[in-house]
Amino acid sequence: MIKSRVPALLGIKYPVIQGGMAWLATAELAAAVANGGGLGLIAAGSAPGDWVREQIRKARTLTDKPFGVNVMLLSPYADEVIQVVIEEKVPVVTTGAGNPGKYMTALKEAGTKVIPVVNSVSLAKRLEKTGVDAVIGEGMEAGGHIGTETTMTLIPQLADALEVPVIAAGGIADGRGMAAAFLLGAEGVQVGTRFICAEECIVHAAYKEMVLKATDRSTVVTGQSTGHPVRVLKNKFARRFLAAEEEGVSPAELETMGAGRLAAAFQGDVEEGSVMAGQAAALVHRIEPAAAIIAEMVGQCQTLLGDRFGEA
Ligand code: TUI
Repeated sequence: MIKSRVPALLGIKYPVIQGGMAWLATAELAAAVANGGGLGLIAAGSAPGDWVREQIRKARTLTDKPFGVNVMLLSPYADEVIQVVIEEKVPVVTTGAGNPGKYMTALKEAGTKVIPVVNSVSLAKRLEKTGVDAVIGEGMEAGGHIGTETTMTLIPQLADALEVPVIAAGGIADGRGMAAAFLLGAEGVQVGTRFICAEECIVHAAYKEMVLKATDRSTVVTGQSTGHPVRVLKNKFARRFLAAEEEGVSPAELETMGAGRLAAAFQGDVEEGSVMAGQAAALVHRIEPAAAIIAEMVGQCQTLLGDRFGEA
């Protein structure tokens, strides 16, 4: 029987966790996902603590369900964001782009559940020892900053190696992907790209349109040469960046080229911005409420898995 410990762990109805998408995942999306029965998240991205606090308070006016904050650990504001999460008694934190080890004691003392995103088995094993409550295993199908392993191979390895629940991420955008993740040993899924096209996602319409138009060959990985591989939708900026990498432009210069591009994309400059999205963009066909996305995914997954799906 495929059972999930995740709903009870997080106080949610369905084991569907929203991806922590910087700039895109605001209070509106977090609350909509929470109201749909999943775990909604406010993405702190590179924003300061005050902004995160405002968003938390706003989300609380939009839902009475639990929601979390995604902390991007490369952010210069990571320390103060963690402090805000503790002060505001946010029940769940997911982390990306780094090791949350140094915050574990403070977060656990505050009663916050900590769920790091990992892209390797060794990192997951190290983090399990620090007391994390679950891990999100993210394959390279995902959008944004990625590792090298695929969801198909990473998830069963994590499930074998860990005691804590494994949540699968990367390439999952419908009930078939969700069912597959459960069959690989996951107890939940993290969905990012499909939630870009949630009605409640406040990103510019041009960004959503680009996701809707994506096909199987629409994403590329920039930054392989700088050690910061980032999956984005192909556009003028991505082509120019890849050409510069090909020419051997220095990592420092490439970093300058990339600076601020996510903000540009968020504001609708989808040719000169960095339009982060996963390979699952090709599986996203319409703009609809977050709750409808969750209901459809869970329904399809239940049909496929039958009584192998449910509470632990
Ligand atoms: O974090 C993500 N995806 C992201 S973060 C982001 S903002 C950004 N933009 C440009 C360059 C860099 C960041 C956009 N997309 N996904 C989760 C994730 N975490 N993927 C990989 C990791 C990760 C990497 C290293 C987690 C831990 C880690 O630890 C290294 C160590 O051993 O400390």
